[in-house]
Amino acid sequence: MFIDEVIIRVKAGDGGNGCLAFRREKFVPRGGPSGGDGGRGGDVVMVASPHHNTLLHFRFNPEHKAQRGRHGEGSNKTGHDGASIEVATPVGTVVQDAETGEVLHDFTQAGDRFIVAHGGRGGRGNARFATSTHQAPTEHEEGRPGDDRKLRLELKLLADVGLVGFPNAGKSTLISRISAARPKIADYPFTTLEPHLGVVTTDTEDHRSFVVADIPGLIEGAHTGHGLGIQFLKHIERTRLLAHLVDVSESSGRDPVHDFEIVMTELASFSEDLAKKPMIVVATKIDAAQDPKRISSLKALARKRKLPFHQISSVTGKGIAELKRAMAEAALPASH
Ligand SMILES: Nc1nc2c(ncn2[C@@H]2O[C@H](COP(=O)(O)OP(=O)(O)OP(=O)(O)O)[C@@H](O)[C@H]2O)c(=O)[nH]1
Ligand SMILES: [Mg+2]
Repeated sequence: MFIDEVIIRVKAGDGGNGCLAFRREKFVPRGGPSGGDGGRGGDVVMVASPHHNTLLHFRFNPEHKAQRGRHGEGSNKTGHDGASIEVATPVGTVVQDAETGEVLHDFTQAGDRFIVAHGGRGGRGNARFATSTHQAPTEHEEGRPGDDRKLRLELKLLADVGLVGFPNAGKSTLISRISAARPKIADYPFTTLEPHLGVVTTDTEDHRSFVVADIPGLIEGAHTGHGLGIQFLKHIERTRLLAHLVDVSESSGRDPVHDFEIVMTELASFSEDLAKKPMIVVATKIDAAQDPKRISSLKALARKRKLPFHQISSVTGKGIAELKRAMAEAALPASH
């Protein structure tokens, strides 16, 4: 199951209490104060892990607590610090304070670490309060509580290119042709229910690669909840390029230009920025398009909007290499 939003609770360790004690030793009639400090509570640290790609594990485990600091003891013994804990989260996780909505951190790279709850400071023992005029202090502090907060985690996949289009447009088929990703492909709408990533390696000498996201299809009214809605568009919010796939074969039963406009409206209703992203228009299933006007009208629309246009068939392989190259050029920063 692909889970991309969860609420979790993190509780850092409380600080240990400072101790109240006086030295009692043979032959030392009036020993001085000897209460040690409490230890510090452990932190809760989130770490971006390359081995996780959903937030599902948090569903089963929504609470994460670090160890408390031990109390200080007599003979000036400081309590041990509580152990910190590490909580793994996928790359692409945005962490917000669930109450205030404040964004605390955005995990963009594997290994990225961030303390989401700080352990409480240990209290001072009475030995710390001794001065020349105050030789038998009884003051000692309690440990401070560790942070206790609710976090909202949101996973926004990190990809370079996002595939958008109607259900059945051939998005999953395309990603399976150009990468090692093997999403389910079928001739009914909404085959893809959750986003998939595929790594595409270029044919150039340096074999640079980029990541493509295959997401569910969009239909008219998706922004009002039709079909699978538009929430999943957040996974392509951070891409550099969109490839907008339009089925030009007769089997879609719709007009390609109209399909294009509907998807653009849905993208814009999610965010204007998304609709304005660099885009390649891709006519798909050209092997099954009988009427050439279905392709040419889409091509004319792309020209009018000053968008690059490609036509492909994932069945025959026509146009795939060219499209891959165009995606790489637009998605990868120029190499020197
Ligand atoms: N003739 C032909 N059929 C294709 C081509 N590409 C995909 N198809 C078929 O179109 C149907 C839908 O393909 P998918 O790749 O599952 O489409 P999708 O865009 O991922 O669809 P959703 O996941 O439902 O949004 C499948 O039956 C594919 O075999 C193509 O180039 N030519
Ligand atoms: Mg699909």
